[in-house]
Amino acid sequence: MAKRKPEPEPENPEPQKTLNRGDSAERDTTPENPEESPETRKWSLNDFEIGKPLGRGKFGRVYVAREVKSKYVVALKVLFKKQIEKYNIHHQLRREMEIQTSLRHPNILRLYGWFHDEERIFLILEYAHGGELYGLLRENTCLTEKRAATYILSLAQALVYCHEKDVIHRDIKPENLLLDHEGRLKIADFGWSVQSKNKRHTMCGTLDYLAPELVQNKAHDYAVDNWTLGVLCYEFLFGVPPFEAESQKDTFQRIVKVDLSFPATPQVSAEAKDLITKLLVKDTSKRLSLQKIMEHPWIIKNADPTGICNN
Ligand code: N15
Repeated sequence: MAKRKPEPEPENPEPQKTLNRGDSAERDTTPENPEESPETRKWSLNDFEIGKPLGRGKFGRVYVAREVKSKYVVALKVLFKKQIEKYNIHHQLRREMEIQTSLRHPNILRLYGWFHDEERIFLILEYAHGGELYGLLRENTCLTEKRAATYILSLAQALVYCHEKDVIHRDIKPENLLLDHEGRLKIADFGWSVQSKNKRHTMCGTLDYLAPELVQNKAHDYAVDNWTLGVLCYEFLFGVPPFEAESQKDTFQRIVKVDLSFPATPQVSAEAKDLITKLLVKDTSKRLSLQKIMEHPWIIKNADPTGICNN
């Protein structure tokens, strides 16, 4: 596209009557679109101006794009039907798209809708102007305790919402976290389909964020997400994940043993270490609940309840 609008205006929060349609099973029937009618024109590629690529992966690519009429900026993900057929993931994709379109939470990246042509499936996704959280966390840089606590609170709130809807095991590793134009954290479920072009993805299939019951292939439940919050909190504050090791095998062993230690530098408060210690617990029934995370003294003291923290 010729001129890319630098960011979606805050006053232009969402093109309600346009981007909620799409060739999706779910039609938006929320009161804000009373005039939405079944014969409304469906989306097609002609409705969008395509801009620069944002990421690429096994199944396709993601581009920044702009809906022509509303000028609304989105991320357009292109999946190739051949690939979807080859891996026989059509049903899984459909199911995930339906779940994703139904999720409405400020810290979960929206899937507005989708459409397709002969060869491709297009997903209309929320554009996160701030890009990847990993842009902030490059090589051993750490976040301030305020920012780390704000993100952990945002994630806990998003997970409460998901768990209430019976959606578990959202893949909340750091490469799935984006920032919007205000600095709010967004979980973007990249799943198996597209990865961004970030270098960290070369170490794909990392065990670092997985709970002991997951790496050991045992039965698991909502508590796996709480473990991951402990891993992320550690990485936000110390710059490296807690069980990092030379080989997969060593990481596996460190996770299973819960071989946890805190470096002397950077200096991190005792309350933060207390929260991490209470999340990285092998016994899932003793792991801190989401509610208790949100009430933890370190969160209360440091987190910005608006979810916006830029220092
Ligand atoms: C399985 C499917 C139904 C789930 C739907 N969800 C996804 O497909 C997840 N997904 C999100 N895949 C790719 C993206 C994605 C969305 C990737 C990048 C962005 C995105 N929105 N905004 C970006 C984005 N903004 C950037 C700004 C600067 C630099 C890079 C950026 N990437």
